[in-house]
Amino acid sequence: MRHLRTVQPADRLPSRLVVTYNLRDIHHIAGTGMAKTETIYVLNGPNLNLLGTREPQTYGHATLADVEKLCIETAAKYALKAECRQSNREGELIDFIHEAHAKKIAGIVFNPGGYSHTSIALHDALVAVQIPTVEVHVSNIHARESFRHHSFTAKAAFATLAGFGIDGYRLAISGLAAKLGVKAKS
Ligand code: DHK
Repeated sequence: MRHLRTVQPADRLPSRLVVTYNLRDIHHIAGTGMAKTETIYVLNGPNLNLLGTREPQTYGHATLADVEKLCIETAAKYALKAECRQSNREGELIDFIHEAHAKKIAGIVFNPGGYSHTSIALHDALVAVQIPTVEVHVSNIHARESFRHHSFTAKAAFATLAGFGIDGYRLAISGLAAKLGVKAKS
């Protein structure tokens, strides 16, 4: 005969229950409306300061200021704050990535420009900080010269967008928000 035993509630419950929530969930559950605004970085590399005048047949007529305005407005729709930086220097872009880590930045939208195709150092910086990153190219690099077909930095990004013009930045922020579990404000 099998030995039967009455199971008391205490037997069914673990003696110590550990539940882990992240801060954003707690704010949502509590409905406090006090969720801290997360910041993302929008980083643009060499020559992107010339957007608007540089090869408009390839890069369009929008300026870097237009890109940054679009990013700030798109991020705001997700209650994210976009901080935009541009540099023509590889080392300074690496410093921005390190700074993003130090400041606990939630995500990065990155157009490394020509450094995409050459920079193992930028790739390594992205891998080192492990911040969710979307790589953006204004032009469709795969339909251009073969030296643009490979991106070192893209290997460290969770997604890449190329060929949408400056709308790629808007799409990248939407994708990044989804990755971060942030919904558009209603
Ligand atoms: C921008 C650059 O500056 C080029 O060097 C890349 C990229 C493409 C873009 O399409 O945004 O090859």
